[in-house]
Amino acid sequence: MGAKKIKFIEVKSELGAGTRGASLGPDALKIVSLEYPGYFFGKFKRKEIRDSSRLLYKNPIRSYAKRIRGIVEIFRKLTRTMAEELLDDKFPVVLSGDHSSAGGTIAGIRVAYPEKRLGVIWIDAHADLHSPFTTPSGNVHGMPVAVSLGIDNLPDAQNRLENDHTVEYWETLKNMGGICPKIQPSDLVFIGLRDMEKPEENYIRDNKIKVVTVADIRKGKIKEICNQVRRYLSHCDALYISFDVDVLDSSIVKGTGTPVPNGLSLSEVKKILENLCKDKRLVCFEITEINPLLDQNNQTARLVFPVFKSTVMAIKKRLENEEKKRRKQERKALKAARELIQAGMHPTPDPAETART
Ligand SMILES: [Mn+2]
Repeated sequence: MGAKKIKFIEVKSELGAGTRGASLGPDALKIVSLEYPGYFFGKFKRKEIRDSSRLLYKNPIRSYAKRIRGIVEIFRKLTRTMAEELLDDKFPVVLSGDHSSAGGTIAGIRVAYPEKRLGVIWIDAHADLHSPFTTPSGNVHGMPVAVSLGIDNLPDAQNRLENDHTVEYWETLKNMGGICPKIQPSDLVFIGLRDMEKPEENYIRDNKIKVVTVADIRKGKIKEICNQVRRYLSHCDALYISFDVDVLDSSIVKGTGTPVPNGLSLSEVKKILENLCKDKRLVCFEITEINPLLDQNNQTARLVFPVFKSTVMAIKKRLENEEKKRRKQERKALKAARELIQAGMHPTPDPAETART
């Protein structure tokens, strides 16, 4: 067995977004990488999840979960791919167009590790806790956290759903991979959250979900805050970090679907990610919601790429160190066994040996 290897999973879908262009986000990042020496993207294997973008050219008939039928397809492909890659000892780094697909990513992790409790660190200006019953926009990229929690938030329902199969597709998303709910409210931490609607606010308050605000980050030391987040999730055996670039201040990220002022700086996000990525329980990292069509001269990808690269390199280094440690332990055990044999003592009976006699 070799070291666990990073593999890029590109999800070029924007079916869940309200503005067009986010499916070009992964490529925007890849093109920027060429401005640096070293051919960063050439170092890693990749796999692409094909978009159901033909649906973009049709009228989104379901107004409270637009293009949800196509999103079901993406969830299915992503759930399967994520589970296969994780079980093949890969570390998936997901580059996605819009954030809705994160629900499929989480489904895949849970399918790969059904016995594990998954902690989710959602680094985003938004809570993405809407359901078709509460959404003001009908865009599914505001729903992946609710999907993973398996909730409808019916006490705060505002929309009267028509008899158009929205509920059936929504239930399919929630039950993707045959596990629902996939996470508990106590397994979730929001970082940089600052723009939400009443139903989301109420849910966070009533379920005591942990929120680390921009002000919290500025009050203390980032290292301590990250350690606190990790401790808060100490009951989880696996972690997933999803980084929506709109957590950054709107003056930095013009090329994203829903920019929000008073956000984090690039160096703050870089420190947070590098710190959290040291956690051995981390099994997957995602970057999402870069939209070069809303941008000038690919500026957002250009600013975010160094942060993305340093995070991936931090993960790579951690995986390599773990492998070194494992090999060292293996060598040590082998040496000890040899010494015992030389001393005429068999450490453990060899089953093949026993079978022969
Ligand atoms: Mn988001």
